Amino acid sequence: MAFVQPPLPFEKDALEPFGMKAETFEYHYGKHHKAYVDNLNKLTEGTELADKSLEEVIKISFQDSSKVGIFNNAAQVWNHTFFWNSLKPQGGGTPTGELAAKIDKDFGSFDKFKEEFSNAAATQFGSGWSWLIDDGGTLKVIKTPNAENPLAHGKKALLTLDVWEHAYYIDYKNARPAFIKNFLENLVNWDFAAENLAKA
Ligand code: MN3
Repeated sequence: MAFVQPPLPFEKDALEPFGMKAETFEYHYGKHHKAYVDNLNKLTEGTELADKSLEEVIKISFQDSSKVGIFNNAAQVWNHTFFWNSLKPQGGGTPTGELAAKIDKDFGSFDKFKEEFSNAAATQFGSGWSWLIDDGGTLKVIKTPNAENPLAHGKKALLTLDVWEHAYYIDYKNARPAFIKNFLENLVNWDFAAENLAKA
């Protein structure tokens, strides 16, 4: 059974009023994300990994240095799907309920969380990702290089921002900090983060 690219959770132009053009999704979803799915299918076709879940493929290939190409593509398939769900039209604002309480407890305040998240996203050298994770009951911000993700390390991701240059070049050219600021102010899907926190 081949791995499939899930549909975007919004129309390609739905984020235009909130700082991300339809053209970004034509490339980032339509070409980059699709290529990771196509490559993963080519690399796993006819192997025992073809019948595993995407999550299992990520965990197995991360532990096996002979499968680095499979890991990179599998993790990038998962990371991008997770990223699209971390965005929503008219997102941003502040979290509520248990998530808000845990952010206050573990970071000191929502502003401190935003500062840590922005800093991780801005200082990831080269390509990678910034994450809010639940690390055994404590919320943390981490950054990962290239395709690496919390799942590979057995951690639960709540939210992510893609900071590969292809993620922001169409909308922000080289200005990664402006892309990060816009994500936090206008795009973050706090409902998705709260759903992930509530999962076992
Ligand atoms: Mn990307």
